[in-house]
Amino acid sequence: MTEQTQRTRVAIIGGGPAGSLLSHLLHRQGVENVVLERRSRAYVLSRIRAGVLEHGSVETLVAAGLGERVQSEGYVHDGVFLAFGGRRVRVDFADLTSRSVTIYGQTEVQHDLYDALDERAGRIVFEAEDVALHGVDGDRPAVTYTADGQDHRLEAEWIVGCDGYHGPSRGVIPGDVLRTYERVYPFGWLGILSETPPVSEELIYANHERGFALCSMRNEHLSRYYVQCSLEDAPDDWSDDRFWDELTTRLPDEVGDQLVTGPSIEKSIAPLRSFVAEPMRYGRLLLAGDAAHIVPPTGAKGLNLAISDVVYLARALGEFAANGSTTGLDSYSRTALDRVWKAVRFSWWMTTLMHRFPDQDGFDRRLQQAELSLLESSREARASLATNYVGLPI
Ligand code: FAS
Ligand code: PHB
Repeated sequence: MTEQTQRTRVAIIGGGPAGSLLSHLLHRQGVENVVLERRSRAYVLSRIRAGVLEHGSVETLVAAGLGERVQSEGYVHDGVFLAFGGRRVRVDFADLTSRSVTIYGQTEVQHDLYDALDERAGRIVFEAEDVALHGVDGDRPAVTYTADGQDHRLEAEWIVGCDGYHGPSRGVIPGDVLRTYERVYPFGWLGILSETPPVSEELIYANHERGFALCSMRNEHLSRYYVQCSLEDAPDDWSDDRFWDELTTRLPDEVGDQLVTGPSIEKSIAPLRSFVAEPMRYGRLLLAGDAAHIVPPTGAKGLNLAISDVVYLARALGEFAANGSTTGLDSYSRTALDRVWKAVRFSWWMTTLMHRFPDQDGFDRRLQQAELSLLESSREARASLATNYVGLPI
């Protein structure tokens, strides 16, 4: 079978939020690019993931001409609640940071990105299989793949791995160059979607002796709830009744009494890990998003880090396309990792603060209670949480 060869300036592996946003931002700078996505469009759009957009992420989408729906359908939140000891403490973003977050599902972000890609007739290959990277340590890198039974070779100036944690890009970096840092948490999150009105107008992060719980939403008719669960659990181990009973138990009575329950329309368990791969560049290969880092969802940072990586990368690739300068590309890994590690720290801190660890002893428990009490009594402590939650500057 003959191999079809194409050329472009930037080959993007992965058509999730990182890859499709990068494609959009490059197109706006006149930088030609092609996206190779392993799954079908429908499959990518079916994934239920993040729900919170940082202030800077919304600004990025608006500036890129992708802000219409997020501004009209997203829910601006000026605070979150921490629940512990049978009570709630509000962290007031508006008062403490003059900024906010927007509740807008990652699925909707993905819809907006694909709609924009359609409008500009962007080049994305869905169901691209056997994606392999070649020559990333030279100046003529290429990606091979098969699609519709045809072998393809895509030659590019740069290859960007936006292929998530399990994609092939990171593995191309030699073992004596790649450094990885990891923390695996001894529990998971069981999440459900239900067509019920959210129990609270703002998110509630609950620390309870039986484990963590989170009350979130997608809109006023669609709630998103999570409870910490064992890694031994499977979604089928949790009937809806068991889920609602456990969630109610972990919430303060004043909240649990208001909870409207109903059948789950989606139920899944996500493991929690902190993971960072360094460097985020090797030769002509650049990594962005989950391909380079994973955070536990406690800090609502995963999607937002993918967006900030892509903002840095689009700027650097645009500079190279315009005048051949590699200044931005040479500093990309350092710039991105500086923000990544601050989000990794915050996500680790929120996870450690709010969850019940199996090996936790009395000392650990008292530390959690002291930290929560400090957040209740200290405006400065709440300001630190708020500053990180709404998003550090990009
Ligand atoms: P993604 O994983 O979204 O996209 C990578 C894309 O690459 C995928 O479409 C994949 O099909 C494609 N790909 C993989 N291998 C390929 C190959 N060989 N060839 C071509 N394409 C390939 N973040 C939050 O902030 N809050 C949350 O609540 C939250 N919940 C999550 C729940 C789950 C189950 C998961 C897995 C993640 C969650 N995240 C959450 C994090 C998530 O939102 C990611 O941070 C975000 O999707 C990152 O986007 P990408 O980097 O584009 O990676
Ligand atoms: C969600 O709505 O899915 C969500 C919100 C906040 C988080 C994690 C997930 O920290």
